[in-house]
Amino acid sequence: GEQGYLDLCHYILKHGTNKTDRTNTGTYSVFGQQMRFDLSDGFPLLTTKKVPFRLVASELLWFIEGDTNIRYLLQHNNNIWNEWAFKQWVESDEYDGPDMTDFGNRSQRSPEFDQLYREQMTIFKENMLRDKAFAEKFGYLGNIYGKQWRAWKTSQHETIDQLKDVIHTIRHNPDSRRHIVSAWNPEDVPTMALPPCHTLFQFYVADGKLSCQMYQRSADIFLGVPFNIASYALLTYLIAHECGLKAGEFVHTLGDAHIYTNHVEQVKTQLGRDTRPFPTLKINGKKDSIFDFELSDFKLIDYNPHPSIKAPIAV
Ligand code: THF
Repeated sequence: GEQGYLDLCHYILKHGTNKTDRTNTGTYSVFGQQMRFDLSDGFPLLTTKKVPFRLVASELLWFIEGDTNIRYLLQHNNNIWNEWAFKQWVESDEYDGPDMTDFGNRSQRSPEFDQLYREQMTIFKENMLRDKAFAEKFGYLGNIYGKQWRAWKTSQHETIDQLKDVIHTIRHNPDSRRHIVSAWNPEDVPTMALPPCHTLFQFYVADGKLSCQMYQRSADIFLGVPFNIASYALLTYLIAHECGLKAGEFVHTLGDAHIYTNHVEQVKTQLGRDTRPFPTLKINGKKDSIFDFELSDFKLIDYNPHPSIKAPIAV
């Protein structure tokens, strides 16, 4: 349960190596960890801080749609991928506003720059929503999750719908040991705005229950991981629902598991809080295909978390 997450936070603060990283933020990092969540024991949305389920669910629906453009997220008032599209825009030849180099770090150090950055981000979002051609060019993040899950390109100029295929094999050959979906496509990695953090997942059927294990190469413990846990739990519930199975376990395996140095105070605040029971997820029983769901088909019951804790995202 949630204690596994909190124990991992403790462990990283105590034993993590202070490592530099791509974003120049600095992290405390360990390699190779695992958490397990029993999905029959409620829906694993952390309670020691509020995790916005609406954003988790709309991001997952975006992946399931096969979409790789942030316009969909903006239309659903979800801003969690903005920085990566914004980065492509301000680094392009067409951008002629104030210099936004290293905006992630600079906006934390200088309130004046932060003001400028927010203005440019607002303009960017408005353009993205208003101008479809602009969005197609600068909202596209490369062949990230949605593309690889739903339309992996083959050498024969065809596509593979990994998600559809895995659901088919779960139904027809539940004991298979090949229920795998991979987002890590080495040919496409260099042109992705961000190479997939959750690289591969596998399903497992036993005793009428569907379990899922996901391998995450890089895990932002404070901001990303609470989302990732909830996202894969939701995916497992949805596929179980479609296949007439109960949800079993979510096993979360982590490669580089890190706490950014500018999240340490927030993590300590969170560790000082007591855990509460997980909420329950209700899925609209009138729908069965994973490809038909919308946000309003999911209801969280009895989610009573501690307040949210703000932290800057590393870009
Ligand atoms: N980049 C980094 N540095 N960490 C990540 O976890 C991450 N992701 C996705 C892509 N790049 C990443 C994006 N996922 C938030 C949560 C998940 C994200 C990005 C941002 C976030 O800021 N959450 C806030 C609420 C934000 C809001 O209300 O708009 C929070 O408090 O939880 C790994 O998949």
